Amino acid sequence: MSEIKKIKNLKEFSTSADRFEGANLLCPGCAHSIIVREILNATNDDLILGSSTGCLEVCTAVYPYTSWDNSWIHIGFENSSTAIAGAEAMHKAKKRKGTLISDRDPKFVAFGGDGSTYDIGFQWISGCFERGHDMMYVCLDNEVYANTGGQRSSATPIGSSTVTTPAGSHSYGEKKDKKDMLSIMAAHNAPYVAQVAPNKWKDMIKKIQTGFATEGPVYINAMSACTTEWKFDPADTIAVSDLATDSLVFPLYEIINGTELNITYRPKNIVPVKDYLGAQGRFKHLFKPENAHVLDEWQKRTDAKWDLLQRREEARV
Ligand SMILES: Cc1ncc(C[n+]2csc(CCOP(=O)(O)OP(=O)(O)O)c2C)c(N)n1
Ligand code: SF4
Ligand SMILES: [Mg+2]
Repeated sequence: MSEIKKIKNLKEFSTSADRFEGANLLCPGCAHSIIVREILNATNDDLILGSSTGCLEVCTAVYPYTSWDNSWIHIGFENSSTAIAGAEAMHKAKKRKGTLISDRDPKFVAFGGDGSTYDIGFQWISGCFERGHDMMYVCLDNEVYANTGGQRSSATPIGSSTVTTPAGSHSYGEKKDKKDMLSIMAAHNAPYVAQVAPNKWKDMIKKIQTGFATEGPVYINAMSACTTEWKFDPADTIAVSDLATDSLVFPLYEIINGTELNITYRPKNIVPVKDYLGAQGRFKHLFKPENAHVLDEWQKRTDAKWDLLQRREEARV
């Protein structure tokens, strides 16, 4: 059983670079690095980490340099999950045989973007969860294939203009709504799944520490604001993230053992969804009169999803 790390204050927590260096090539204001640091700084345990191909991997491991002060594996776009599951299985086998060189049990964490998680690596993640590996899988969900120039993924929300769903005179951008990955992962009977956002750092610490204390596969869906593809000023990452959580576009909740749903953040003042959309260039065409129906649809869907979450919390289903 790992010891729970005591976090004294935000400054110490957010600036400590013992595990993940500030020296990396991510865009200024990229939420990926904030989230990674929040996760790694939430524990004192030894860590075995992996990253799928994507912005995080490409920008933190430029040969011969690395930003990672832990064991770290990069394998393919689709399979950081399986690489980490393999490391976890090997650790267990060596422990059983008594051939480990240290008596400390590390934590095993795989990172992947939404393209890697929701789409191309999905079957590998599903397999790891079905087999019940003792690992945490973290999706850095920026709702787009950022590293390859901004193609839509199945996490891209309605109305978003991407290079493969461009808004113009004949289109308002992405037509479909994003996949509900948390429900899909909960349906694997995972002992713990949770949605987190970097602006709500105390909520993040609590969930990550719960995840590390849980035996079995843990899924974390982390909203990761992307200054380049969402098109906002790099100084506004946390402000945009606040709008996401306070408009309930990105609700914060957890699901334990597939059924026990807890909402972990209820904004005192819920802000209109259009305030969140209006802060980002990827949605700017939605404010043209001909696209007013998409703005209405956004608000309606967000209200309906929040209502459903509250009913699921009450019903424990
Ligand atoms: C099997 C395979 N398909 C496609 C690629 C090309 N590729 C590399 S990174 C990337 C986009 C990554 O998107 P995402 O997983 O959302 O991470 P982000 O860069 O947005 O953080 C793609 C398509 C690849 N490396 N391997
Ligand atoms: S493109 Fe987006 S996800 Fe990639 S490094 Fe820049 S801000 Fe981060
Ligand atoms: Mg992405």
